[in-house]
Amino acid sequence: MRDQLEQIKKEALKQIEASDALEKLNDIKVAYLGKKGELTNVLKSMKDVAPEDRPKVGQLVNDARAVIEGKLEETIAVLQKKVREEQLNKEVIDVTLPAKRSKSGHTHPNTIALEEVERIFVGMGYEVMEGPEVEYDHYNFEKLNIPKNHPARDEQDTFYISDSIVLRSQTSPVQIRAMEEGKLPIRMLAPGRVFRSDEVDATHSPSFHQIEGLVIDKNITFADLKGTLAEFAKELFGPETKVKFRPHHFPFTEPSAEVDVTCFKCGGDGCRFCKGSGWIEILGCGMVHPNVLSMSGIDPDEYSGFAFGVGLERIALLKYEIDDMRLLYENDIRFLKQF
Ligand code: 2NL
Repeated sequence: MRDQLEQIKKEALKQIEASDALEKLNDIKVAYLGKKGELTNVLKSMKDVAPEDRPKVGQLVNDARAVIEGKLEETIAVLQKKVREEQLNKEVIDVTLPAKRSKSGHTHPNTIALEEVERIFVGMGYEVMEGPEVEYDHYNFEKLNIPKNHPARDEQDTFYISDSIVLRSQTSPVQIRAMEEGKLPIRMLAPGRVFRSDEVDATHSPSFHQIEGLVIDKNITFADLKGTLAEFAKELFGPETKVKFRPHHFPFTEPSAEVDVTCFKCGGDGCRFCKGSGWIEILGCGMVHPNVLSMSGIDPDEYSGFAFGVGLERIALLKYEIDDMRLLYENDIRFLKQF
């Protein structure tokens, strides 16, 4: 019996020492100390031992169990430490590696152009005002001298929320509100998103941006309008830029004009960029119609004013020589980064 126990102990310790994995140690534990293990078998054969020898043999079995358990725990601790060290070595962080660059966005060409236009007019004493994109039909059309059934409603066809509420087709309603406030004189810029029911193509989008300007004071004449826009064109496209006013019609201004600037690519000689004409159209403008002034509570006999409207995308496309408006709405960082 004693020899048998010695043999079991020796064999167990040998197997423990030879183990190189925690799972193996667990198997050994079950094989020797478990319910059906070797030592339990020895205890089971106790009935064959003479009663006076039984305490002695029991003691021997317990000693063997203690020795095997001790060795197991010790070896488990060593192996666990080894596994942890291997893991730490494997997961080592190389602090000298170059860091991943975080991707940052880029100012949109529309925003760059808008800030440029705002800078020019703020420099001339204008203030920037904003207003709702969802508007009353009344503010978007009626108060701009565009009654129901006016042909201009076709040109400026927009999206109707209800019979009386629309997505604004221009930012003029912001200026109508400023006039109704009654604080004169007014020198203001109204930039913002506007809507038209247009099909998408290289020069059209159902949602785009406009910057409108409005000046109301005593004795404002077409000469003020001309001087202001000539100065604006020079600041935006360079000091050599000349402007040309072509008669036009808008329901909310009288007289009205469209403004061309000399082509900043060829200086007016004619090139592919200006389609050979030497001129590029940039905006529409005019003297505020007396009806528009009266409808907003301003006496047209006492006050006069001018207004203009610029398409922001048009300015961005021209200034940065982009040939398709759709590029402005894709938000591809590789495109945006170029400006
Ligand atoms: C264009 C033409 C224009 C205006 C906008 C305006 C605003 C008020 C009164 C009178 Cl409150 N006029 N705005 C005037 C002339 C032209 O825009 O072609 N824009 C892209």
